[in-house]
Amino acid sequence: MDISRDRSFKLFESAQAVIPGGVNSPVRAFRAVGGNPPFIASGCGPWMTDEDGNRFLDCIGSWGPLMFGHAHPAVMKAVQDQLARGWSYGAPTALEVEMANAIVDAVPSVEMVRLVSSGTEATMAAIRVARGYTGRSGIVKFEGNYHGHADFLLAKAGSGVATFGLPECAGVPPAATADTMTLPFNDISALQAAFTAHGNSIACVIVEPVAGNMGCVPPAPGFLQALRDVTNASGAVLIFDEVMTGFRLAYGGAQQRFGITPDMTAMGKVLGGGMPLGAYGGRIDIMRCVAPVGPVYQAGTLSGNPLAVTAGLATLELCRQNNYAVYRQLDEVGARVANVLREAAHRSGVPVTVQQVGSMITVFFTREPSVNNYTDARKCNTDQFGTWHAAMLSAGVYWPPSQFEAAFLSSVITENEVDLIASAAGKAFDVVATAGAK
Ligand code: KE4
Repeated sequence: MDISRDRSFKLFESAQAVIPGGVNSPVRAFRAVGGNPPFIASGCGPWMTDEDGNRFLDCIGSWGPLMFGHAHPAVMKAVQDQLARGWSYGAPTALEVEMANAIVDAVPSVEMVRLVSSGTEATMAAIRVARGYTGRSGIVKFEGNYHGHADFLLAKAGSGVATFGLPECAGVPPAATADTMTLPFNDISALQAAFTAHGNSIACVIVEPVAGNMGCVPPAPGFLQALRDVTNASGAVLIFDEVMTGFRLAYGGAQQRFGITPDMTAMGKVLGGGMPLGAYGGRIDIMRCVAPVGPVYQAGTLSGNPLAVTAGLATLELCRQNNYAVYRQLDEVGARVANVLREAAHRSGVPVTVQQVGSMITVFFTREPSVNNYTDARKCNTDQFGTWHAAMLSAGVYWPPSQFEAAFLSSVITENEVDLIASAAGKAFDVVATAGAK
């Protein structure tokens, strides 16, 4: 597709004069893949149209929330009806009680829940509550996992494996990450060593039960159970960060899909159906630490916002329809897309490893047979990924602009759209093969 991008280019130019990098979240700037990002004017179903009139098949879905595609009629009507009643009160509403009960009914670990406005707030608050509940300070997280941008989570591994962390970016003082230990994902022995050395000081472990922020990396057999065992033995709180996986991999999230129940869960994305909504919840004895009942403070002007909650409730209703049929559909379409991508790469002679869990997919440009942690992921050829991404975009498929992200398929991606992905991928892998031949 020979696409004109003039308006997007001019908008990007002017955006960069007044917004850092021209974007309100770094990954959108396309710096990991090169080129300029399309500026989106509208979305409908599986499609997005940019300011130059180019139409793309959306394989990001707003980075996960839009599991039912853009402008779904049922969500739109619910939001329009609520709009007429006003959209923010700063006071309790029946909607929030309905949403809290829906979450408690859906998510195995959640007996009590607090609504917030983003995934970052959800994980930040869950960790503060875990620290307040245990009276401990230590946090364990994993390389390649991203949990939002709270200071104490922007940590990288210290000098040794079982040592506390160092700031991962400027502006985070060493003290903020001094209690954060970063371990290799899927490494049970490193986990056990860390708890042997520091078990009594660890307040919580936070994990993406299926990693998406290094690309799609499933838990190794026994890894989630090992997390559950060491936290049970030490009294640390096990937090599943299901901002990405929650309500996507199953109605009860990855914890339902993999049969491991954490003590707390952070949620977002699908929960709000594309509106700003997050939540954290868990065992009632832990959640009773939260103000105004308990001593751990957390608050938010727009927490439980009626418009966001309305969009979320309409989305959860769609999740439950026809006995949760969407999850079987997304598993099938996810497997189908993964296969057409493998077949296209093989035909072009480009070595890739495609990893998929439900509707989360990543094409890793590596000869490794599998990607099990961040060290594996960093071996990928990011130049090849960038070439492939640009060619996919030119062929009308909007894929996440980073090797270290997961694509998110939606319920409105059907056989015709899968065929488009197959065709675009074939052309894109040929471009990579040709470039590699030079
Ligand atoms: P938000 O604060 O962006 O709503 O959520 C942070 C967050 C927490 N936990 C997990 C597992 C997440 O994936 C995220 C955010 N995900 C990224 C995509 N990798 C959002 C996209 C972006 O940062 O622009």
